[in-house]
Amino acid sequence: MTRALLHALLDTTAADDDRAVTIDGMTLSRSELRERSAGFGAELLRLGPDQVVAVNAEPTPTTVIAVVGALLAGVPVVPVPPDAGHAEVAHIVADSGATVWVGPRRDGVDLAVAAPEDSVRTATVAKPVAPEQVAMILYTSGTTGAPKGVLLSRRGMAAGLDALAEAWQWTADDTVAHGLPLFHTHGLILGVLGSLHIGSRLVHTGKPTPERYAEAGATMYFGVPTVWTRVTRDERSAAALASARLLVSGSAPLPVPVFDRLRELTGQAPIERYGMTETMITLSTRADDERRPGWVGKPVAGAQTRIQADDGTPVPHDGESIGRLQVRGPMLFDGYLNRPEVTAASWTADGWFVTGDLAAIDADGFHRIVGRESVDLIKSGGYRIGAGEIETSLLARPEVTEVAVIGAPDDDLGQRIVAYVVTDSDTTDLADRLITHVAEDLSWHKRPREIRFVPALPRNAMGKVQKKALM
Ligand code: MLC
Ligand code: AMP
Repeated sequence: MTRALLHALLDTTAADDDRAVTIDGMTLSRSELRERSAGFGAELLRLGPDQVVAVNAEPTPTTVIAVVGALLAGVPVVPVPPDAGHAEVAHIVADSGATVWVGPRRDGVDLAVAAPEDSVRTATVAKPVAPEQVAMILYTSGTTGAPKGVLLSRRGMAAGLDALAEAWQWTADDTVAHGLPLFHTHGLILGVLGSLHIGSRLVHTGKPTPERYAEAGATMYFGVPTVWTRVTRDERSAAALASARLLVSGSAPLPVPVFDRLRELTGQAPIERYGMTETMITLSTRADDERRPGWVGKPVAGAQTRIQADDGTPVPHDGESIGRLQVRGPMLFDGYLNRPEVTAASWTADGWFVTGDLAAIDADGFHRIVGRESVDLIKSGGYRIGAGEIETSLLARPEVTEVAVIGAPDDDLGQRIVAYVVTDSDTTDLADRLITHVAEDLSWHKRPREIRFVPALPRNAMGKVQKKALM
């Protein structure tokens, strides 16, 4: 049975932990975090009904208190990337209907500002919250258009976390360390809320560098493949992780050579798991089962998967045949905010969510993620980035006549954003100016790493750009 979200944090009968969360060089006890969050939640409720709180999600105690406080009060919370540029912040704030802002004032954000760090400590938030209510809106890229708000309920998040606790034997005796951003599923829901749900300690390392992971002294480490690649290039730090219980990789494919090298340097085969903002984590290797390089394991408790051919027929589970991956389970989202048609198109008529990923399944139920159906969804450093968003941003520049954005293979980032640009302008310094434009308009991590000027884009007879010819 699913436990109520954050049940370990809210359990006042359990012994306190004076080091429940360490973040930004500060440590909060479980009781302090609970009472400060409750105080902030009560303050949000005093603002009146229908509040939505946007949190500039720096990795700080303020962010943790703000998110937890909003969850306790039943006020939907929208984590905002602190590096988001003007266009992206404006979109997130307007689309989510945010009414309150937590964080430093930003140009273009004209909302009442709340300061969770000043809230009075309170024993509880005196308001029951229905588990199926919208708890969090996470913005994520699609292949086209601006990022979409993914609606998550407390019940869905709790179901996803309970399933991981079971697969990973994750308990209150663990200490989780990671240095991932707090505006996505991996860092925020798994890393922070997961620890508060299960009762494990959390150490947020700031940046996810090998040295900081080595110093964290944790039992479980979470990282995107770029983090693990960097760990394997720092043998001394890698050796310090040998005593950990689990090294967990997700959010993008972990290259087999990195898996092998990590095992060599730490004596531990990493746990690989697969998820999406929309689905939480649906597939994982188990702590007590085989860990196979290049494979992401089996469905977690409550999740189901199937793979289909283009015509909708089932694909055999022979480990080789590739099909479109579809999933279902209690951890899935409740739709995209303000986008009923996109929401409807994401599910099959018989109730399965279409992931957009291609996968193979073997006779034992092990899954291998082969890639994505669309070349327009890029994964760079574990960030999901729509080629269309970057193309739209670049086309707003007068120097850009035509553009095509792709993810090129990259040893460190998995994929590197490359923009092919057709221009009539002088190209002196133009590449740098275009990169800066995207960083300031969208966000730092969405900036192209490289601009390639070309006389024309490859097109088919219909005039459609042939991105595969650029890869
Ligand atoms: C960073 N820099 C900036 C900046 N941000 N400079 C100016 N403005 C900004 N806003 C500088 C840094 O100081 C640094 O400089 C340099 O840029 C590189 O910074 P970095 O942080 O190391 O960046 P990079 O190498 O590009 O990032 C690698 C990374 C990052 C792994 C740290 O990509 C990352 O955090 N990825 C995690 C993404 C994630 O959490 N995805 C989960 C999605 S949820 P210097 O001088 O110090 O080098 C999901 C579901 C699931 O997918 O399954 O989990
Ligand atoms: P996001 O919404 O940022 O969570 O991105 C979800 C996407 O990340 C999935 O659709 C996959 O393409 C990719 N992904 C996540 N985990 C893995 C993994 N372990 N292996 C391969 N791809 C992954």
